[in-house]
Amino acid sequence: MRPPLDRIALISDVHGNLTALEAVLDDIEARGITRIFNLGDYVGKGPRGREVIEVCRERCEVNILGNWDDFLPDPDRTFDTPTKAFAWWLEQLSPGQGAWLRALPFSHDFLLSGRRVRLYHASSGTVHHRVRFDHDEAEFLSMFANTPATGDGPEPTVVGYGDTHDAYYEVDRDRRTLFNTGSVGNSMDDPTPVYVILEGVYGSEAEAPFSIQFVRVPYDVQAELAVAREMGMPEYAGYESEILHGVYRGEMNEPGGPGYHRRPRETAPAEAPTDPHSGKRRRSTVHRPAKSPRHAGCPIATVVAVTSFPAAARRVRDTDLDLLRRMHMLRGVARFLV
Ligand SMILES: [Mn+2]
Repeated sequence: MRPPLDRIALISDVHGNLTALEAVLDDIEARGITRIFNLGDYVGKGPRGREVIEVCRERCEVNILGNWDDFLPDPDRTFDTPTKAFAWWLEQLSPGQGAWLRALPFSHDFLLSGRRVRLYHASSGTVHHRVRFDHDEAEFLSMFANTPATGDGPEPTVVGYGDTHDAYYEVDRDRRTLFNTGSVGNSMDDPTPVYVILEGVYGSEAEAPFSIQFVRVPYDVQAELAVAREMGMPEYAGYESEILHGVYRGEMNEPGGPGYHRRPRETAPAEAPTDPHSGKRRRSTVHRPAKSPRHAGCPIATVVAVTSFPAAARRVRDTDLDLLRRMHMLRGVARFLV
């Protein structure tokens, strides 16, 4: 008879959203799962970083470094954004919590049903390099490589990470498996908190059933927003955009409303401005003329998919409808959108 299967819950990118974290932990406990690994980004963006750290230190067997955990408490870094939000998020932490965050391990490896699993926050080399769902093959393979940050040892066959707040799962023909846990506290697709359950035989080199499950946990988002208001958190509108609508605060004021959340990336022109939150160049939208149809060239299913978000639907009506009509396609859909 085969050994019983073990289960491990993977959470990531809680970002100070204690209400979402508590809902997810309740769901994990209700399933009888006792092992929880956290893939990083405890703080910033949301109001209660201190409490999130306290809970995770208590409840998580493994805690891994995220990019916010590295840069926010960095004693050599100063923040001078107009909203003073970074300073506010940092002030929420208790003495010693910043040092605890910065000392977290970069990655964590283990065996599960004969798979070599590696977990880290963002990429194999650094917490500050972002790998989105639309990576190319070289970037995919780089996720499985050993680096100075991961250390030597057998290369993984399964890699799980967070950072993008955008859950997905991908397998190649050599059985390499890459997945993103999505975000508990700041999910950018469906804003409902999401976490992962891994199931298999822990510590075993023998092949056995192995599963990756994504779990969405509804929670009281209005209660979380009320806490942010009561605490006087800066950038409240951005937080509301993210946890209520799943729209990144850097994109909430784009002309015509936020775009499809998974539009393929475009090469950023050299003069593209820097995003104040990610520190990276804006990818695409800032150079697009306000009136240009964003979905030109995309499959029609893409246009239909965004209709569930009212602001996006309005944008489709305003900008893409003429395109649809000109293409003489899906007249019924066009009528529906109006
Ligand atoms: Mn994050």
